Amino acid sequence: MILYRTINGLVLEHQGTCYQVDESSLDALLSVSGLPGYLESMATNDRAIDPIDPATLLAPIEHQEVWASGVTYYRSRSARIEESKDAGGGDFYDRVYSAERPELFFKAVAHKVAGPNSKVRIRSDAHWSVPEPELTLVVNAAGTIIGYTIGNDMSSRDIEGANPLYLPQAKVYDQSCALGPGILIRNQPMAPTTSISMVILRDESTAFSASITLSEMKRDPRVLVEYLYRDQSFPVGCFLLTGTGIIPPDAFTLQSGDQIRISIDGIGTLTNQVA
Ligand code: DO4
Ligand code: MG
Repeated sequence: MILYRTINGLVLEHQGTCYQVDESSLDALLSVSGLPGYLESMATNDRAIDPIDPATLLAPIEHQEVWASGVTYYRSRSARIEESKDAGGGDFYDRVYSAERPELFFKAVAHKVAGPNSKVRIRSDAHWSVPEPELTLVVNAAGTIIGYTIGNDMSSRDIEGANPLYLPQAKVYDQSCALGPGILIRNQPMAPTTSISMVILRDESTAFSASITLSEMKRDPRVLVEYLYRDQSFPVGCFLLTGTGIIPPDAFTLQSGDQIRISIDGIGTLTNQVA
């Protein structure tokens, strides 16, 4: 079951058919106990509607905060050690990769998030920018993972590499995050064989492509959530990006007009263009 937020309200896709959801607020829906059962009860003939027009899709977020975890894959650790070695920051990344406590950072609220088929941005003062394709947890107020979506943690590598303390500037700015296309409603963990892939198109040619499976992720998503919810409340739930295992080679930087396509098995494809 995938839940979409559209300009025509919330829509459920279940077994190949789309249904209008009675509840119009995602904030309220994420608080429903027994959400899968409630959504299944929406799958009735009188609520069946035409397939979703992709142009009507919105980012699946209302008043949730978006957080992110970092250095959860070996590839991210190695790339960050390399980019920050002149700043003496390399050791931090190795330490956080091995530490019990994960790296968690604030990423966005809704107005900084790009929805499906809309534009993400690179910072005007950055010279080295990359997308980070990340499995994203949808967590309710009680701290239970109720679903999964696709996230793009846009990052300014030169700013973060100059000094790890610049991380919030490298990571948080308008349209620095994309979410979508919908939320896979699922209360079991995603299978370790789940593939995350990313293709970046420039002038209709592939400028970069790669894929990885969740088996490469070092952290258990439930432990990431447990740390995030320690001494912190999220009254309407939150999104938590789980880190990237795909980083383009050092010579690559995003350009205006690039198209970023991120796919995760069972969820779909999130497509954005760079503004
Ligand atoms: O440590 C900096 C950020 C790491 C990150 O965003 C990632 O690994 O995905
Ligand atoms: Mg990231």
